[in-house]
Amino acid sequence: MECYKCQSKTKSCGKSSLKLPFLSNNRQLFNKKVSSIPPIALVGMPNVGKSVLFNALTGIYMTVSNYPGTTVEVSRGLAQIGEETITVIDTPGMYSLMPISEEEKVARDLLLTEPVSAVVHVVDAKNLARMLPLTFQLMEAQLPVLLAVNMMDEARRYGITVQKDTLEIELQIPVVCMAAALNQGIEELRDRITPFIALQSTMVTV
Ligand SMILES: Nc1nc2c(ncn2[C@@H]2O[C@H](COP(=O)(O)OP(=O)(O)O)[C@@H](O)[C@H]2O)c(=O)[nH]1
Ligand SMILES: [Mg+2]
Repeated sequence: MECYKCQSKTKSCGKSSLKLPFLSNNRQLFNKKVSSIPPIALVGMPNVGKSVLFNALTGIYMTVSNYPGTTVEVSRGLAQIGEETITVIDTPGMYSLMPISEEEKVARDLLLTEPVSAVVHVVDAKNLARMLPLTFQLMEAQLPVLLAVNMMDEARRYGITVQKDTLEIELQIPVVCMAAALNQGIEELRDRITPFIALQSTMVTV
């Protein structure tokens, strides 16, 4: 087992006695057969609940690392989606695909350079109008987008209703309403991702 601070393979490196196996190579240590299906990326503005959703999907199967050449941290984890164990990426908050901050640039680069099987755009149900322009940008970039309308508990408290069916018809993408912090809607999201990914793979041109 490696020390999580210095990657020393020896029993004691003197830097730490703490061993956190899930921070090193989760593929081997948990003996999970990771699917060949490309990762699922969670994207959206800051503070919409991406990391809460990421934790709900991946649990302890996660690693944190700096995106190459930057100080921006990106978390990757393993989630059980149907029969498959798929990597999920918690991307830094972004307002648009035209980056201003380093975080946004990392999120944009990640989406446009790494293969992804699904992009879950997480939005705050209380601020849909402000957040949907990014959904359109992601769709225009030909990314495989699902919309996760989060914070439904707060929206309900404010008397805001979300017309999920209308959104699905208008956007022509899967829409899931959820309250990630209350663990509501997570299973529905998993259930919607499975056929969505299968459909994407049949649409790949050969
Ligand atoms: N009420 C409520 N709070 C939530 C929900 N999801 C996330 N939060 C809270 O929103 C804040 C931002 O969440 P976080 O996952 O860090 O957002 P991120 O910046 O998009 O990764 C935290 O205080 C969460 O506890 C939700 O569904 N309902
Ligand atoms: Mg976060």
